[in-house]
Amino acid sequence: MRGASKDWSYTSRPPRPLPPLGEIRVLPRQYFETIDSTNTQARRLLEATEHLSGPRLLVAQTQTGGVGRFGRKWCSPRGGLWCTFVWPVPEDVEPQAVINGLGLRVGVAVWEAVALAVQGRWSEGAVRLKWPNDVLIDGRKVAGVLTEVLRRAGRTVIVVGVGINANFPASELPGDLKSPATTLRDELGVMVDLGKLEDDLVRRLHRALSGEGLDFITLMTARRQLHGIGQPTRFTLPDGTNVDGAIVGLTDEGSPVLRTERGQVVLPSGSDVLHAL
Ligand code: BT5
Repeated sequence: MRGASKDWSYTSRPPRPLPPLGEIRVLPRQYFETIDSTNTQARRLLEATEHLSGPRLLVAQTQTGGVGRFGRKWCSPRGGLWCTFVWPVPEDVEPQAVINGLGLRVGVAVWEAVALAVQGRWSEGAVRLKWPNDVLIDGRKVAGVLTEVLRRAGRTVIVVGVGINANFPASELPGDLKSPATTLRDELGVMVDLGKLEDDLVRRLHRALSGEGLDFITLMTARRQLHGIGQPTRFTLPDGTNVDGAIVGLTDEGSPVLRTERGQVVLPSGSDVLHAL
């Protein structure tokens, strides 16, 4: 399936290989005990820095003003992995090529890090990717992503905030969340190695951000792991109107295809999943 308005689609290239761990370990990282939001800190960093030479990672033990998509709140108790990967697009790379398919590349990167953390306890099939980039274990949200594309002194900087509920009980989260939540600790019955989780995630985010468009393995992984196939769901379009339908697949550009009463519809980017019906 191809979206009519797009002039790009997936390529048959395999994804780039994962960068070696050594390369990831030397990447500059900044740690905060408490901060409002690592994504907000990334904006402050970009305002204060004339020229950010390369990628860097901001990590907080706890956030007092964690943000989700569309300005929603993200609860960030101690024990979670709350981080933002700041990625200045290299000058010799066309920013749009990096942006095409980015949401799904990042979603699959986070899915992989979570699936790796729970392997042995949960099969790959129980860890799902909820479009565009939430990760669920057995139907409960364990990770979310907030990606922002910023312009700074003529350069494009991609800011990817990832929250993974790791070493705390889900009972520490408010009871009125949009959808049920879980944590790695609850799923595994033991604490995870946060340092390893961070390295695994950063390696995969590095690969996702240095990619261009969607490669076929990423697209296939997303299609295979997609949550909610065939389930009646209400979606919100970027103009605020709602549409009811069931996801039947993903286009080659990574957009969900819905089956609705009026036929098949491709969800435009900027849409959101409201709730299951
Ligand atoms: C997201 O938004 O899922 C994006 C979350 C990104 C968080 C990271 S943490 C590091 C970086 N710094 C930040 O400030 N943000 C990023 P969205 O799909 O809009 O989901 C938000 C909704 O999820 C909320 O409205 C709640 O209902 C629910 N929620 C809030 N905190 C949660 C948590 N810890 N676990 C599961 N669900 C949560």
